[in-house]
Parts: sequence; structure tokens; C-alpha cells
Amino acid sequence: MSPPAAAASLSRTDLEAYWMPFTANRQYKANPRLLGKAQGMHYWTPDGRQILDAVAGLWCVNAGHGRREITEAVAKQLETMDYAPPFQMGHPAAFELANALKNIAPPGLDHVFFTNSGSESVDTALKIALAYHRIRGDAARTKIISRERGYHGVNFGGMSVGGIGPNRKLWSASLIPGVDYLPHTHDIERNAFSRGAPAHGLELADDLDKLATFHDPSTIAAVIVEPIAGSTGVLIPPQGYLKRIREICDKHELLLIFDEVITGFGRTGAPFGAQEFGVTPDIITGAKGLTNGCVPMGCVIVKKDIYDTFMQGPDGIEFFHGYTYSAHPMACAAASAALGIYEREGLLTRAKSMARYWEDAIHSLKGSPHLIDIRNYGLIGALEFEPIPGKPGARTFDVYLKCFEKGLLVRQTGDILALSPPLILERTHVDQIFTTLREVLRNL
Ligand code: PXG
Repeated sequence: MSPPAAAASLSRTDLEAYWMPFTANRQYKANPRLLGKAQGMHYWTPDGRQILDAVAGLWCVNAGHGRREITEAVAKQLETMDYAPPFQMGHPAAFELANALKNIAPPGLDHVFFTNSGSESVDTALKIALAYHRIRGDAARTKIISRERGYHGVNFGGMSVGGIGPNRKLWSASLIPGVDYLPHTHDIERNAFSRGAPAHGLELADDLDKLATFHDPSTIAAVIVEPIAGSTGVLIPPQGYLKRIREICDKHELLLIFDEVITGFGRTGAPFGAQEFGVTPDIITGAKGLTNGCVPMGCVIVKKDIYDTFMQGPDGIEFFHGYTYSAHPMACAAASAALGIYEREGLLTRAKSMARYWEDAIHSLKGSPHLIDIRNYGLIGALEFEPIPGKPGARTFDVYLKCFEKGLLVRQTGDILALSPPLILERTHVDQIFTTLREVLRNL
């Protein structure tokens, strides 16, 4: 396949210096795909081809691209004050944003720490959980339980609790100690083509009880899971699973961390997955949709009890942690503007009203060649394909490229295609997404 015309202005040499993240650099640079412009539900390539964005950039542009309110808020903030040191100093937008987040978080989660990414949010949450027990004099609680196939970013803490092999393999000797893993919940044999939360697999939550007993629950600090595992290819929790996890955490006094970097900010049909699944964790990590993807920013929202525990020591800095860009004024402005849009346009719950149409549309692909599972929840969808023997991921990469040629951006991970459109999408966009996919899949 020849490179798109616009990429011709960038020679192979021009492409070399940029070491691209989570990208097959050599393959990409031999056949680059460039995006040049974005508005609403669409991207445009530099040569003017319109691409429907079925993944909200990377699960983050929840209110659609190019939102003027955010642009204006960011520009105004930069003109007013470009930067403010976050340590021993504050600025109004940071406090306002923390209050706005508290208002959409589940009841009881009412203090917010700011970071610059999901990875930093996760590492911050793990540090909070470990320190919390130490401060309470429960210093033996040092272990963390996470889950196979979990994705919690790429920093050392998040990588250590992550359950995706290639993301850890080269650093296996340097991971943080004391982590153990629940089994993942993917069960195609019993749950293939489930609509919404699958019926089978609740008992997998009981492995937490087994692991707790195995390790001695009094040595475990926290459990971290994604309410819906996203990056690994969309694994929806079995019915009742998250509630059971919460019960077992309560039984053994383990902090429960929901990593809501993907499920936060309306993706499931509620502000957070916590509310959607009716389970209140002790800590929520967020990023992505927090600023509508415009400016890097993450957040860690904790229960009052956790914050208060830190506030009990002698006067002075209570938590030796923070980033130069924590609560960056520009990020706060972007996030407040994004939350304003979400609120005014009802986007934090819009996925619920679109979910049925989305579900029917994605399940209409059943019967396509090589398709072994379809799953969906809120405005999330996934298609899983039978791998080509000896070539994992090759089939879906081909689908990904063909979709891009036909003006549709999807996300490929292994033999799974993930979909997570901006929450502003209309039925016509849903129709276009699945018409394009149907055409591509028919000719596989
Ligand atoms: N936690 C979760 C649950 C995530 O999905 C992170 C943490 C890390 O966030 P940052 O901002 O540090 O990237 C994520 C990120 C994919 C994909 O293909 C998803 C993510 C990252 C890369 C690829 O679905 N999510």
C-alpha cells in the first residue's frame, strides 16, 4: 500500500527522530497514517480525507473534538496566568475543579489529588493506599491485589499491578514486590455475544477471598481493578462481580481502587463506573475524559476517611508526593470547561440513552467471518476475532487499516477491535460505524 499523499511531504528521514509510543515504529514509518485536523465526531487527514472517530481519540475526547468552550477557557487562563507552583501555593481554578469533581463523584469520595496522566494517577493511588495503612499503624498491609489482563498505565507501580504480559516482560526483575493477581473475567465459552454484563463468572470474584486468605488478609493494602477492563480489549464484569469484590474488600478491610481512566466521565452511562455498577470504591483514578483529552491531566479521588487519616499527623507536609504540573492552571481550565459541557449537554449519562441502539448495531455484526465474540456496555464495544494461526493480531490490524482507508478510526488490540466513540455521537454515526465495519468484515 502506498503512503497517503499528505505523508509524502514528510520523508522517511523526517519520520525517524520521533520514537512513537505503543507503536510498531518500523511498520508505521514505512506506511504512515497522519491526522491533521479534528472537529466534532471527525478527524481529517492532512490531505483532507474525513475520518469518523469511533474511539474518541483514545477513549478521551468524550464531548467531541474542537470544543470552543475549552479552547477559550484554556486561552483565557494562559493569558491570565500561565503557571502557578502547586506546592505550598494554590490558585482558584484548582479548588473549583476539585469541588466540581467531588460533585459528580460517588457520595463520600470528596477529596481530589491532581496528576498529569492515568499512569501518574495510578501510581499516586497506590502510594496513597500503602501510606494510609502505615499512618494508621497497620504497617503490615503492604501487598496489592490486581487482576490478570488489567491495564494501569506504564509507570513502575501501574506496570507492576498491570496484567498484560508484553507491558511487563522486559522489566520483570524490577517490578514492585508484593503484588498478586485475580483471574481475568474473560470467558468466551460461556459468555460469547453477551449483551451488557455477562451472566457467567460471578464466582471469579471469590478468588479475592482465596487470595486474601492465602496471603493473610492483614498483609494486603488494596485491590485495584478497572470496572471494565479497557486496554486489554474490553472485558465487561460479570453480573454482580464488582459488588462481590466490594464485599470481600470490606470483609478483610482492603481498600478498593477503581481505575476509571477509561470508564470515568460518562463512558458507561453514569459519571463513573462506580455509580453505574452501584459499587463505591475507596479511591477512583481518572484522566482522559477529565479534560476531554485536550490537556494532559489526571485525578485521584479519595474518601474523606483517607484524606483525614493523612491530616492527623504533626503539622507540616502530610503527603510527600506531587508533580510540578499537578493542577496546572491550563489543565484546570480545560477540565472545568469540559465538565461544564458534560453537565450542560447531559453527556455523563448520554451513553445510557444511546446504549440500546449501540448494542443492537454492534450485535448486528454477528455472523461475520472469523468473529468469535461481540461485547458492549454503555458506549463501549468490542469485536473479537479468531487469530490467524501463528500471527496474533494480524487479522485485526488488517481490519484497522481497511477501516482507516474507508474513513473510520477504530482501535486494535491483539485480536480485538475496541470502539468507544465520543459521547455526542448520533444514530447516523452509529450506522456509519457499523456499515463500514460490515463491509470490511465481509471481505476479510
Ligand atoms: N489506567 C487505565 C485503566 C487506562 O486505560 C491508564 C491507566 C494510563 O493512562 P495514561 O494517561 O498514562 O496513558 C490507562 C490508559 C487502548 C489504550 O488501546 C488505553 C490506554 C492507554 C493506551 C492504550 O485501549 N489507557
